[in-house]
Amino acid sequence: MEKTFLMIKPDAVQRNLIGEIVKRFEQKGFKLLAAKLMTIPEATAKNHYAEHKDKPFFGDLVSFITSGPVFAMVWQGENVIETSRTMMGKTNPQAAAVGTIRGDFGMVTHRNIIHGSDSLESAEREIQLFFAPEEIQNYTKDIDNWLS
Ligand code: RTP
Ligand code: MG
Repeated sequence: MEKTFLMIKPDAVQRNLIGEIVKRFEQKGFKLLAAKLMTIPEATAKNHYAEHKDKPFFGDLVSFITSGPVFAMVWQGENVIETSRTMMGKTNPQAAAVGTIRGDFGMVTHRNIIHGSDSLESAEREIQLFFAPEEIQNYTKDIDNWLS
């Protein structure tokens, strides 16, 4: 089953949005396989955003993403990579639809609340960059067995 890497960025951690954002992916039906609050080392941030290394905003992006704790996660589910990007909304929160995470909580592109992998290749690369294999859980859910 498909997996993706999602990361609640420092702005959203500071604004107490971790629970609200996790709730949306849980309620959609995706399964949480890994999560941790962490401050990203600068080298990891540069590696993570390597595709943007020649862009004018690269320095500010690395400074922002390393400026405080992020909440890094691995989620699993059918078509989770594309669907979670839809749930996040467009990169610029002012263009993101109301009802999406960025559309509901973001104001500006450089503080846009959440990151999500944009392809199968980036999901595999980013999961490996942020999590050791033993940090990723493999489990089934059977809710009826846990109600009483
Ligand atoms: P992300 O990688 O963080 O999930 O965001 P994304 O795919 O929607 O957007 P991407 O093009 O990959 O850009 C990565 C992050 O760089 C910042 N950015 N700033 N000042 C600018 O024009 C600009 N463009 C992008 C944003 O924080 C964006 O999320
Ligand atoms: Mg991106």
